[in-house]
Amino acid sequence: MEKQKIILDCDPGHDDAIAIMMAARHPKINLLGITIVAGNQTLDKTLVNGLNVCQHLGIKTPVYAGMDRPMLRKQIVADAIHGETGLDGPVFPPLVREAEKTHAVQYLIETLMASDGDIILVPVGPLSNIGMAMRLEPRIIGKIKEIVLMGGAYGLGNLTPAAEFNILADPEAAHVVFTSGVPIVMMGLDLTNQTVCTLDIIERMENIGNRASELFGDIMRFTLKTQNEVFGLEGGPVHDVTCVAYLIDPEIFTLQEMYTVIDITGGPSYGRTVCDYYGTSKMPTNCKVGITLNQDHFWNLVEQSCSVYND
Ligand SMILES: [Ca+2]
Repeated sequence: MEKQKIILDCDPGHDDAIAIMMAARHPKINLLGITIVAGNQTLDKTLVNGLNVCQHLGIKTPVYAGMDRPMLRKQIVADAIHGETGLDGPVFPPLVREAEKTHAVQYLIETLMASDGDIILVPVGPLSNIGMAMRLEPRIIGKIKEIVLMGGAYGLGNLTPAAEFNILADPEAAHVVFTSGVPIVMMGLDLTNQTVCTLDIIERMENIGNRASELFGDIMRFTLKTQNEVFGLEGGPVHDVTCVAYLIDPEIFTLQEMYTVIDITGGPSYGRTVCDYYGTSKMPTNCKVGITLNQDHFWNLVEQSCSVYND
């Protein structure tokens, strides 16, 4: 089986942690590196969270710290959902695992430039690292096989009526990425909100009884609580996990090609992914937008990914 080479760019984050767990050991994925960005919390916190997850699960993949702020806008964090640490809920032993010395943006550039154009970038946080890498070394653009990202929505936002958190946290970086010409798969809220993890799913994963399933339980029990407080939901979506699931089995998703622009005009729709669902603009499409996924198959993939930690 040919493995997909990927770099996971994340801001852990509860759903980020599960995405790391799934990507690190799935037989269809070769996780080359984990790059960390500020997002759900400040960079010092998202980095510690990423390292904690890797240490706890025995994941040896190198971890790189990246951008500690957006390109232009004032920084925002998602503490209402992810808590003060950015990964409230699980308790980890003292951290000894360290990040690499290289900056994430430099790592992205060096790795992509040395590649055969076969690496997929999987950003599941604000696009600051990817956007900055594209600006610093534009030649990487032709080297990226595809970008499979979590962000945006063709429908409603979650941080403002119009905008989703990852894109709103750095709309200018998102603009760089969406205008780059690299093939994009966009898993927006319309799709990711179909991954609502309820208590029965948490119990199903916990029944696997290994360190990955235990971590899943600790993470999702906290998420359930905040999603209920903030959005009144009975479960918590695992937004970022959809990107990894797509790489493992794209057949369980339906996508629609659309022309998508990022609103960087600073008005009430600032940070919106304006998706041309009906093709009214007649502009050439620049991304495939996630529409539906088969939920049963999705949770089977998560269960399968937890189970590989049975050793
Ligand atoms: Ca994230």
